[in-house]
Amino acid sequence: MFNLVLFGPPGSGKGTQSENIVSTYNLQHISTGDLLRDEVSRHTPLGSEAKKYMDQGMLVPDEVVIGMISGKIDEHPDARGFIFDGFPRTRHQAEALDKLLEFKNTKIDLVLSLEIPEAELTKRLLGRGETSGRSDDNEEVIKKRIKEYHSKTQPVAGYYNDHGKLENVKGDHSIADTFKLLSKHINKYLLPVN
Ligand code: B4P
Repeated sequence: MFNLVLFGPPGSGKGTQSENIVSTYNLQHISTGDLLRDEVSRHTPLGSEAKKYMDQGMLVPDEVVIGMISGKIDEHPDARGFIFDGFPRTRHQAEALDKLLEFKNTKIDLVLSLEIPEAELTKRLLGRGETSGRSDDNEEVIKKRIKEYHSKTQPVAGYYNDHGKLENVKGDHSIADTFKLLSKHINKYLLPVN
């Protein structure tokens, strides 16, 4: 089994690149953002709780997100591997994921971190906001998300670097060129199936 974390600031292209990675390497995609948005749209108690944070550009509490992940992994016992998109986003989530995977006799193999200048992130998120219906469609919420990223999520890169698993990838190229850069790293572990 091969497990990959795709890491990066809001709007860096994690969701976009995950789609390419999933279809090329046949990995199971776990996006905490998608899972949370699904809970919100179904008006579940978890969704109502998460919405309060997401609408303000804040991270959803760790316990809520970690609880969702364990069940998702168990749904795919025969997976070739998983791509974790937008998770972990705090050091506590990273440690919880390591414990969870150890319990399931597996581990994170590689962490790819997308690096993008802040002005480009804002431009992309404003562009996405025009059509997505997502709450991070204005500069105030986007600024808050980037601030949360620097204070709570960036330290996760240090955690994986200390474990020798982190590779930085420039993400301000075209979607196709960024995917080529990511693939170079993944190909060291796994052959493409498509
Ligand atoms: P996420 O759903 O994870 O999404 P994101 O960080 O906003 O964006 P992503 O990096 O996936 O960018 P995308 O591909 O869309 O998070 C949403 C919210 O959920 C968070 O704010 C938080 O509240 C909550 N949440 C999620 N996980 C959590 C966790 N673990 N703990 C706590 N809270 C959590 O790309 C952005 C735009 O750029 C798109 O329009 C795309 O088309 C465009 N784009 C992408 N690549 C491009 C390129 N190379 N060139 C030009 N445009 C590009």
